[in-house]
Amino acid sequence: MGKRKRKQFQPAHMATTNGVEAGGGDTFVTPQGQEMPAALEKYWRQRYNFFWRFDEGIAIDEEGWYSVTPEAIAEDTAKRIAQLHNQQQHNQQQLHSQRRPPKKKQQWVPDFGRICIVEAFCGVGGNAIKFAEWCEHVIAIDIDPGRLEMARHNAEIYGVADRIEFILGDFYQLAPMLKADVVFMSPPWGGPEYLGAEVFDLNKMPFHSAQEWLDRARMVSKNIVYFMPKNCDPVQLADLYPGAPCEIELNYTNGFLKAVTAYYNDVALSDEGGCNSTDRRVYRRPSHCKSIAN
Ligand code: MGP
Ligand code: SAH
Repeated sequence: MGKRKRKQFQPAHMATTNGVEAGGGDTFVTPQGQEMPAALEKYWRQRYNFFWRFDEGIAIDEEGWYSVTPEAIAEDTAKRIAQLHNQQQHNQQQLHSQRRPPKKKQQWVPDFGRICIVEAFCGVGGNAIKFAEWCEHVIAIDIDPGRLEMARHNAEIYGVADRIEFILGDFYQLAPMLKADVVFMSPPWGGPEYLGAEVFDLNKMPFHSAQEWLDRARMVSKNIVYFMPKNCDPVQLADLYPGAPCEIELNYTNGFLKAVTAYYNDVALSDEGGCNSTDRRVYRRPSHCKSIAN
């Protein structure tokens, strides 16, 4: 297959603001002369945490700025999910070797990849891009056409757009029609205001509760990964999937807690060998979900 030319995605507002319209309120001006809403300055300062290739023309709109998963966290999640394939292969090999001994010593070759993953809430592509780097096939869904197009554009910058199937639609409606090895979900939490509550109630998410989203995701796969607010109750999070092994990971960037990720079923049991972020701490529950370490 020949090399694909990068599609030029340049909506009028992007030329000066990288995807954000400054609007009428308080603004700040970046050193490059881009005017952005003042409320986004905090996120703009973290731009290289979100996309280390930011300067190559990454497009992010307002919701994208406050929702995108930091790249180091997205990469760890993707590597970890990709290991599910190794785990499945290893299980198969063990089964096989019980039936008949191998003729010669088999070499263990890590083969990250043969995983089909649904990224239910693709946003501007923070997670989808990393999944495409580590998994064979990514189905990236978003209900917002502009953001989905930004995700495609950003994936082109990272050279992985060919491995992502972008679908414009409502995950809630699409779920019954999909099958995959894993579903990843980072739904809207209701904007930056989610931090206003001491404990974020997972039943009070906009559009659908965390339980409703998870029940939909179970139609696609039993293996689910949930990216959730750092101030949610981990027990409530684990209890969304009764009977499933669950592991909850605290996600840090530069020493600051940013979010938590829950892994259910086979992904909860996978190795940690591929994850190397120094700022990641894992709390694992050995038996089926009940309580979480402090
Ligand atoms: P944040 O609100 O920027 O918290 O969210 P931070 O930086 O810890 O704020 P501080 O004031 O405590 O310093 C942290 C991260 O959560 C963001 O970078 C996003 O990755 C993610 N995130 C935030 N929101 C509001 C959402 C959301 O609505 N949906 C999703 N999927 N992720 C979000
Ligand atoms: N993980 C993404 C951020 C996701 S933000 C990243 O790293 O970039 C949440 C996204 O969910 C938003 O882009 C929003 O448009 C999308 N969304 C909201 N409701 C949806 C629905 N019903 N189906 C699919 N996407 C939805």
